[in-house]
This record gives sequence, structure tokens and C-alpha cells, in this order.
Amino acid sequence: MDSYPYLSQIVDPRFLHTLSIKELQEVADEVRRAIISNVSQTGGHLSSNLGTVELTVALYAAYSLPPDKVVWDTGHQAYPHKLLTGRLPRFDTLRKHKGLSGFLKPDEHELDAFGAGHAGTAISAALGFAAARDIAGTDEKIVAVTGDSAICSGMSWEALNHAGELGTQLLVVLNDNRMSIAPNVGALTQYFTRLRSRPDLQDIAGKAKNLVERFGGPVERVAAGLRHGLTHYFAPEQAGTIFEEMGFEYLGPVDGHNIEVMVEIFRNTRQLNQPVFVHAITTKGKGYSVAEEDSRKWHGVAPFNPETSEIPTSAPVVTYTQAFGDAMCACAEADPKVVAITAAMPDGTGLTKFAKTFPDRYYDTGIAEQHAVTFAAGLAAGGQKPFCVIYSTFLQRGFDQVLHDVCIQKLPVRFLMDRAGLVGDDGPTHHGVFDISMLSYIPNIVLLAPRDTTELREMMFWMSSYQSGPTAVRYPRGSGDDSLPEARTSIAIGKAEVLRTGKHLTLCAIGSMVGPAHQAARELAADGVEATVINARFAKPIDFDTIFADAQKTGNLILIEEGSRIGGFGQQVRDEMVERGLTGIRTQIMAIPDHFVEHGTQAILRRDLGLDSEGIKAKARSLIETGLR
Ligand SMILES: Cc1ncc(C[n+]2csc(CCOP(=O)(O)OP(=O)(O)O)c2C)c(N)n1
Repeated sequence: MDSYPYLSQIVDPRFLHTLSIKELQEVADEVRRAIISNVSQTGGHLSSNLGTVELTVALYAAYSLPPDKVVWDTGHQAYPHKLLTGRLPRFDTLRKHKGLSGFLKPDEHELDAFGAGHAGTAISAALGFAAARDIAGTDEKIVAVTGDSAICSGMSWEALNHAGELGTQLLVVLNDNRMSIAPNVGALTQYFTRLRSRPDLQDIAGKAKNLVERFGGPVERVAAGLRHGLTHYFAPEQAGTIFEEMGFEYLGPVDGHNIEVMVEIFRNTRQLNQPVFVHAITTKGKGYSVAEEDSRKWHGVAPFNPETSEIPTSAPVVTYTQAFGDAMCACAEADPKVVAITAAMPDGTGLTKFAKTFPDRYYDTGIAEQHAVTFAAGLAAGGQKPFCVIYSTFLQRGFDQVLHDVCIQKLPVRFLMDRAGLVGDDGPTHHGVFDISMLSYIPNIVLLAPRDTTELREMMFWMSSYQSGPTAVRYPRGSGDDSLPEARTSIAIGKAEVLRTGKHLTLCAIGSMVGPAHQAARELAADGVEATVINARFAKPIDFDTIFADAQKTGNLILIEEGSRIGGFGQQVRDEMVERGLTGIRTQIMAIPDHFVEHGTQAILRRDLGLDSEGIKAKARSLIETGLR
């Protein structure tokens, strides 16, 4: 704590109001040091947070938290906010089980105005706070801080559009570091580049002051966007910016690392009662040279050595993401119609190699999952074979597009849902536990889950050739289970695979739970309990006949999935059992109960929920305690 003389005293960010610019600079240095030192131990989002240090210090030196509210988009860049709101003593618990979250959560701290984890929500939420304030007749100031990638998402533009119409006080700060996780994409990105090169807007602080002189105090809430008309749209050299056309006062571009200028600007914007847009230019990874040089690699990192910048590599096991990436290239080699789509996640999804090898058949939509899904639908309707590669959690945003644009029209779009199941340290916003429930009740879609990385590859080839309608495959974060039998039956729609047979118990698992179920069966066998293990393979259509045939013999059935219990695989099997009037099968469902699962390692979370071989063994023993057949 002694090494953080300022930070260790800050509980209330309004303390910053009492400091000089030089002292604020010292605070910023402490924040940066604390982030590097801590993330090197805990892992986490490094480069985004190093880029927001000065911006946050300046914002909190000028705005008053509370009562003002700052809504951070996504929240992965808000470690400086955590440190400036008194969380230094617990910072070493960041992303650890029962420790601080890597994102913002109102139940973690009262100054976490709004929780997030998915990008593009800040401006909408902040505008909601502004409208609530106006109804209540109070005068706190509302700020949204968004990124140059998050602002490209559809929601951000829906919110900007609405904000321009409401005309009420709202400060939007664009933290423009020119990067998403990978380089940012899209026409808006090019527009920001043009804005950055505007020669005439150097004295932004002066412009902010002029605005206060002109508009300080209450202004009429008119659709300010109409003031300029739309003639200057997208012509920044001669005219107002698109943000001005939409009703914002635009201030920028400004060096987001210059505390003195930023404080001056924010002190002025705080006096304005209309929508204001501050365009701050920052550097991702600022102050830690390797992260500045390669912010992509240092976006989210495992623990590392802060002196040497070495990130220890783990044992060379094939992850699902790597297996997907290789299979994606193989599918494309085999079929020229195969194309791949990512929504701003080329590295995380494993598409980097595909992008290099097949640049003409690769699309990065930016953070635009809804568009990515309907774009894929159009590609399929146009005769191509789209593979739409989106993490399970982010596909939630494209739910209506999956249902309305893909499934009703029975279009053969292939959805590849990485990070299905419990993802670990990112926590509830990122766990991919709803996809089986979310997709199962949509007619026409086929839903698969592989037992290991080899099966993922086989499923992808099967999906590539399946043209009768949409398909989706879910697979977990991490590596597969290589202790499962190598002998395989080929993939056939709606057919499960029986991995071993036993007379006492039927273990029917899907996807990531097949490995633990098989291990449990091996260990139970040593105690004289013989279990059948079924690899369900399909969550839709489910191979009920295979499951019930075996369960009727054993009289004991456990259904296991790493997904939400409500509407999940197990419930569907039990529902069908009732429909068929099957009696005499003692059935248990092992799945994720009806609550949001917090963050922690995958192993801890699975253990706590009983979703590992120990949990399955315990459930098996308790089920058959009442008597073996
Ligand atoms: C809906 C959604 N899609 C994808 C992601 C994954 N993601 C997390 S941060 C990020 C990049 C954000 O870039 P930007 O908004 O520019 O912020 P920066 O990290 O550069 O500060 C992405 C794609 C997400 N969180 N939410």
C-alpha cells in the first residue's frame, strides 16, 4: 500500500477534485502501476485499461461521483474506475472466485452505475439514466464512455439517434484507440481516421469553454440535430461531424492522455445541458511498451512476468478453438462455397488462419452480431455456405435474427458457438449456458455438441454438407478430453453414440460433459457399478429411442449437460419420457440451475455445480442407493 500513496487513500473519487494537475498525474502513474502489477498476477484485460488511465482520472477530477453517473461500455476497460472508487485493497482478488469481477457490477460497488460485459450498451443505458433524472427533476450529470469498436454496434447508433432527439444532458466519451481486440474494421473506423486528421480543431479546451459561454445553463430540449440539416453528412473536411448532425456538440479529437487538457474539457462539458460528444484519442497498452506494440496479444492476458513480459505457455494441448480453426480451413479447401463470418473476434474464435488463407471468403462485421447473423442468412439465400462463428454468449444478441431470418426460412447457415458452457473468470456475462435452451425451441434448426475436438471436426464436415436447414454446434472453452475411446461411429442426424454399456445405470451426457461422464463410469466400474455412457451428440433432434432403450434396461437415468436446466437437454428428454408414458425409470438431471453463475475458474465452477466426474459419481451413487437391478 505504501507504494500507492494517493490510491491507498482514495475511497471517494471526489477526492480528486482537491488535487492539482501534477498530483493527478501522480495518481495516474499509481493507477497504471497498480494495473500492471496486479494483472501480471491475476491475468485480465491489460491493454484496454492502460489506455483509459488518464481519461478516467481527468473525468473523475471534473465530474462528481456521486451524484453523477458514468456508464462504461463493456466494462473491460474500467479497472482505473475500480481503483479510483476504493477497490485497491481487494484488487488482488480481481477475476478470482468470490473476488472482484473483471467487469462492472452494481452489487459490487454503488458507483458501478450499470453492469455489462457485452459491448454496445453504454449509450442506451446512460440515456435511460438521463431520462430518469429528467423525470425526477434532479440535476446529476450522466456520462457514457464507449470504445471505437463498441460504438460501431447497432445499439450504439440506436442510442445516439434517440439521444439527439431527446436533446437532454448526456456526455458521450469516445475512447478511440483505433483497435477493437483485433484492428477495428468498417467504414466508421475510416471516418474516425478522417476525423483524427482534422487540422482545424486543435484548441478543444478553448472550444469547450466557448460552448459554455454560448450554451451554459439550461437549453431548450429540441432535436438539436436538425440545427445543421443533413447536408454535411460524412464530409468532415468541410462540415460538422456526423455527431453534430445527430444533435451532439462534438469536441475532438483530443489527446486522451493529456490530463490537463482533458480536465479542462470535462470541467466545461459538465456545465452543458445538452448532448455532448468528446472524441478522445488514446493508445491501447499505454505505458507498458510490449502492450503498446502488440495490444492485440495483450488485450486479455494470463498472468505474466511484469519485468520480462513473459507469458508462461501451458502444455501444448489442442483446444477446441484451434481444432475449429484447422477444420474451418479444411472445410473451405474442400468446398469453394464455404465462407466464414466473425463479429469482431477473429483471434478468439480461431479464424485468424482462415482470414489469411481465404481473405475473399472471410468477413469481420465488427461488434455487430445481429447483422452478422442476417448477413449470413443472405449469404445462404444467395447460394453460399456460411459458417457464422460467434461465441455462445454473444449469439444471444442475434436471437431474433436466428429465429426470424434464418430458421423460419430454413436457410442453411452454420452457427459455430465457441465458449459454450462455463467460461471461467469472465463470469456471468460471458458464460455460454443458454444456447441449448435458446435454440432448442426454434423449429428447423439442428443443434450439435461434440464430445472432443476430433468430433468437432467431423461435425463441421457434416454441417458443411447439410443443406436442408440451419445447424449450430456448441463447444467449450479449453481443450477436449483425450481419454475417450478413439473408435467412432460417423455422424448421422439425430443419432447418439453409445460409448460403453452397463446394466446398472445410464449416463447420457452431451458435449463437454461426455468426458466427465465416461470417467465417472470408469471409476464406478471399479466399485462394481456398471454404467452405460451415451454421447448424445444432438440436442436437437434428440435420439430418444437410444436413450430410452438403455434406460428401460437399467432403470436409472442421469442426463448431464453444461447448460441451463430450464429448457435444456435433460428437461426435453424427461418431457418426452412423460409423453411416451414411460414409467419405472428413476431420472435425474444435472445442469445449471436457474441462477447466474459467478466468476471463477472453470474447474471450481464445475465442481461447485457437480458438473464433473466426482459430482456425477456422487449423483449416480445417490440414485442407485435405493437398489440396483
Ligand atoms: C456483443 C459483444 N461482442 C463481442 C464482444 C467481445 N469484445 C470484448 S471487448 C471487444 C473490443 C472492444 O473494443 P473497443 O470498444 O474499441 O474498446 P477497447 O478494448 O479498444 O477499449 C470485443 C469485440 C463483447 N464484449 N460483446
